[in-house]
Amino acid sequence: MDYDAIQDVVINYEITDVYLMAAMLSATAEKFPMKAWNLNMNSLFNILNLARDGKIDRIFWPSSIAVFGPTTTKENTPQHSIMEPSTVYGISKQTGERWCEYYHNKYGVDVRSVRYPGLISYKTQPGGGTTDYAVDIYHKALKHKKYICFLNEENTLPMMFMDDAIRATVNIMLAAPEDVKIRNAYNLAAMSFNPKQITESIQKHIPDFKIKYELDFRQDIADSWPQSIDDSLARKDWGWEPEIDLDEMTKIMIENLKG
Ligand code: VAH
Repeated sequence: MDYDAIQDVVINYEITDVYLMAAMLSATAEKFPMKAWNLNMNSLFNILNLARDGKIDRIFWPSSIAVFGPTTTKENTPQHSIMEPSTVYGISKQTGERWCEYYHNKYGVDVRSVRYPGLISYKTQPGGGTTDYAVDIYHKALKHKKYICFLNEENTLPMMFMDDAIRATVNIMLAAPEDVKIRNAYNLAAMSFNPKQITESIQKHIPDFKIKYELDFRQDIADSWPQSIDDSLARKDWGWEPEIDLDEMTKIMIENLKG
């Protein structure tokens, strides 16, 4: 991540707002801890420093519910909670949140962030995350009518369809600066489900779809995360409102993946 090269691009293309989406996700980050730390942190420092030096007006940087750890309240996790993440990815996101708030308070940098839940889209393949089972399951259901899941059937996690995530991202970036009262990262939520529930949703379209369970290291990661999130401050401060539930997401995913 070369600061000067990024500065050249920002200046040459007169870029004012940066959405910094680059990161190594939870499962892959456990395999390459130092690579993940360097990517997730240096990319953020480059952009924060460009904004500090007046080269960028506004930054969106995504945090994650991965900032919460095994000692956090699992249900309806409050905005201000105990945060003892046990993954490289979660530690990098928790640290990133603190630096975003520091750069805002010390240098007036207009950086805005939300704690994304697991995001699901039909436009991208799974990308090294623990919640990726909820993307891969649709591909496998359509291709093979069966899926081997690496999380247990009762493992409930906060999730969101990509269209809702994009809308939340645009909403927080369009909000008046004075309405963005939380400058580390807002809790954000849409739905929570487990592999059993998404299987039942898929079976409404593919009745003979079958799931088997073969747990792996990602179960420990998922066990450290909350099951549901209290996003009342995002709703209050900048009008967040999710629109897509599990069955609607399944309908969209199957319609767009079946070709
Ligand atoms: C991951 N999709 O699984 C990401 C996400 C809450 C999890 O941040 O690593």
